[in-house]
Amino acid sequence: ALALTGKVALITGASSGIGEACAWRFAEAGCKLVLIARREGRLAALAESIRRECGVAVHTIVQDVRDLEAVGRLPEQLPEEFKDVELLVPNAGLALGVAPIHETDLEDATAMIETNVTSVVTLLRAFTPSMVQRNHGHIIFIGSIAGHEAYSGGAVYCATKHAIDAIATSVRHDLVGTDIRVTTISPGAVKTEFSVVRFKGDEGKADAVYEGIHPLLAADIADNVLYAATRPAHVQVAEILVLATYQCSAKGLARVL
Ligand code: NDP
Ligand code: 8X3
Repeated sequence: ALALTGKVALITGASSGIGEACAWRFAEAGCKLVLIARREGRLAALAESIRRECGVAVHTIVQDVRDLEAVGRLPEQLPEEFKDVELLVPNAGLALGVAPIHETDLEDATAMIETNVTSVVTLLRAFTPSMVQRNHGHIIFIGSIAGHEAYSGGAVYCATKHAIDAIATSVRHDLVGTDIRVTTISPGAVKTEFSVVRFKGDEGKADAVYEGIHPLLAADIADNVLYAATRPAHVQVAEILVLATYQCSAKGLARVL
């Protein structure tokens, strides 16, 4: 397996869920971390725990990824020891609501598109030039089962995850012939803050999403991310689609036993 010691991993949406779990896995593998999210307290506490437990350098950036200008300036603002980003994980993302199209809140729609797609493109535009120049790097997208299936109430969220699938494929075409690898990890139901955010704080509705499913945990997804990152240099894991055992579609249990 490829050693990650000393490599820089940049993760957006690191204050919770899958991003936070990836931060731990990369730190345990000896990576230096650049962690980005909006919630300053959460990021600072995570960085402190990781430094203490794993002894790696962690740089935090409190940033809304919807601020595209700021995202574009990220590379030049990184301290010298974090500049050579090897592992790029554009993970920050969200779903808002499950309204059908005739009731969709357009602010929610815009927030999903800007967070899940526009900011990802901006992040790629910012960090791929140095990867191409160094002929090195690994982009690990967080897709979704919703990037392969669409469901009622998910027109916009599913569209954003289908967009990630398309972006990853195009970027793999763009970068073929370089040593840069492009991976998408596409999870099914993972119990994170995702559904609490989707249902705007309604914990009852959020919990109902995972009833009877025994959902994946963020750490399960981080395991897949780490697996892809540690394959030998000639191995490019294009995609891993990973569901909970009791799940067979984006809507969870299609058949209730
Ligand atoms: P969480 O809600 O637990 O985590 C989302 C993370 O994204 C948080 O750290 C949040 O930090 C950050 N984030 C959201 N909006 C912004 C923003 N505008 N600027 C900066 N950071 C932002 O959910 P997950 O961990 O589950 O989600 C992570 C990714 O996984 C998403 O892309 C999601 O689509 C994908 N996914 C999730 C699945 C699931 O079932 N949970 C399944 C398939 C894919 P903060 O609020 O501090 O900014
Ligand atoms: C999140 C998984 O099925 O709720 O990407 O859309 S799903």
